[in-house]
Amino acid sequence: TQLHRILLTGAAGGLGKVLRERLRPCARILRLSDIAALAPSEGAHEEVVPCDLSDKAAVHALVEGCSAIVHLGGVSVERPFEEILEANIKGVFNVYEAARRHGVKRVVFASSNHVIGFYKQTEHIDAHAQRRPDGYYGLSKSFGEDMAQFYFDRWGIETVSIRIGSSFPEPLNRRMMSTWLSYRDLTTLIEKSLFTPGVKHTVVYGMSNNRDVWWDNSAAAHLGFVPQDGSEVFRDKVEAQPPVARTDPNAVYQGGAFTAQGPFE
Ligand code: NAI
Ligand code: 15L
Repeated sequence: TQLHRILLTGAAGGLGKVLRERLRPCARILRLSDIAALAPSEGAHEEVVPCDLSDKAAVHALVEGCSAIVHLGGVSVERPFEEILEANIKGVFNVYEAARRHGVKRVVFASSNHVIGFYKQTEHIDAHAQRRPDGYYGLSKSFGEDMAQFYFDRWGIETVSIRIGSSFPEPLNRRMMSTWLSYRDLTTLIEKSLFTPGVKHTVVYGMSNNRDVWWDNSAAAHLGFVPQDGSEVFRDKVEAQPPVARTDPNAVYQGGAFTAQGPFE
């Protein structure tokens, strides 16, 4: 199956650039948007529409005519609250309100492990665990998940919130041996999130088939997501790095160093 037009926000970012190529088969047209510069359209299958997600009118124009939204845009690291407020909190509100107004029925929301970042690495949790955001960034993703639930309950717009672990070409440190999500598995998970019927609001952890994981995806079994990659092939390289103290946040908390950011004053 193929959708008519998918909106990809955050298309100039690290994951956006990857998905610009990999989501091509999912829609006749990919509408690519970001506040940062984007490579020009490569043909009729791509539309490039610059937009600041905090600009309500611009987001409404952006969403019009789209069949589904893959929402990656926003601040992707811990930052002062005011920055997060504009890009992530107002941004996700504008996206859902535009989806409602323009009849978009499916959103894939790039949530983050930082909504549960204050759990210890010794704890195992599923999608129903109480959220424990590890900063303003994690709070904004937690708000985004609540927004998704509300827009389903009130308006029937379905969302898969993917709590992405660490999606990079390879795991960069010991913590990411547990949190790593390959680009191939990310792509598969987004495809499942777009095309599985009846997802309501599903929360799923975005991780590959890593050896030592902290997250249980049984509550999202209906997505049928079976990761193909795993971090084990990088173990020797990662373990050649200098050891991390047992008390280092990167070794204690699921959210790693994000738990120790700030204050910003
Ligand atoms: P990124 O920072 O490379 O990309 C985010 C994009 O959003 C950037 O291109 C940026 O210009 C854009 N953006 C920021 N503020 C905006 C605004 N006001 N209006 C429009 N666009 C704006 O981040 P990355 O790694 O590509 O992540 C994509 C999404 O996935 C983000 O929402 C991030 O929070 C989430 N995520 C990523 C993880 C990862 O491991 N890469 C882990 C967990 C979540
Ligand atoms: C995130 O949410 C960030 O967007 C990404 O840059 C990584 O830091 C990732 O989490 C992580 O926890 O490794």
